[in-house]
Amino acid sequence: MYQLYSFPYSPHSRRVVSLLEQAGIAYENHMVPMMEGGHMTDEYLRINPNHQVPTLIDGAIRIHESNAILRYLCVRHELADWYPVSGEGFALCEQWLDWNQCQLAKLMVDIVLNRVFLGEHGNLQAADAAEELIRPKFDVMEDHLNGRAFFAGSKPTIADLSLASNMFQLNFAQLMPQTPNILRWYQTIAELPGFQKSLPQV
Ligand SMILES: N[C@@H](CCC(=O)N[C@@H](CS)C(=O)NCC(=O)O)C(=O)O
Repeated sequence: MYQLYSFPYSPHSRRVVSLLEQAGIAYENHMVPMMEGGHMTDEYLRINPNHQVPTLIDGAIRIHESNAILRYLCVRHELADWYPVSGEGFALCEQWLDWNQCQLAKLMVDIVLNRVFLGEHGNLQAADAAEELIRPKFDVMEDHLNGRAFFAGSKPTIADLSLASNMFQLNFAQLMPQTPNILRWYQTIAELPGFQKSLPQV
C-alpha cells in the first residue's frame, strides 16, 4: 500500500490526498508533525532530503514534488479523466500544473506564511509585495475560466486539484478572490468529497 507523508495545513499535501481520495486509491497517511519540526528529523530527511511534504512511497519507489506525485498516480492507475493523455486537455492540464508551481505558489506562500502562520515573526512587507503581485495572477485565472468549467476543459483534472489546494490556503488570509468564474470553479472543486477529506479537520 502507498505510504504518504503529509501535513494537513500543507497545500502541496492537500492535492495528493484529494486525488487519492477521489480516485479511491488505498494509502496509509503519516502525518509529519511540522509544527514540532518533524520534517527536520534525521528519520524524515532520509525519506525526503528537502525536508518537505508530501512524499509518496510505492514499494521501492520514493517520490516527492506534489505535482509529480499527481502525474505518477494518474499514469500508474490510468486515471485519464484526471490527467488527459492527449489533445488540448493534456496541454492545458500540463500548463496549469506548472503555472501553479511557477507563478502562483510562491506568492501564496509569501502571503499566508507571513500574515498567518509565522505570527509575530512574519515579514509583512514581503506579504504586501506578494499580494500586489498575486492580483494579476487572479485575473489570468478568471479570464481563462471564462466559458470553461475547469482549467483543462469540461471535467476536473489534477490541475484543478493542484490549483484549488493553493487557493484554499488564501482563505487563511481572507484573500480568496471574489470574482465570479474563480468562485464558481473553486466552489465546485471544494465540494468534491476527496477535496473535503484533504482539508484540515478543525
Ligand atoms: N515543490 C514542492 C513544495 C513542497 C513544500 O513546499 N512543502 C512545504 C509544506 S506546504 C514544506 O514541507 N515546507 C517545509 C520546508 O520547506 O522546510 C512540492 O510541490 O511538493
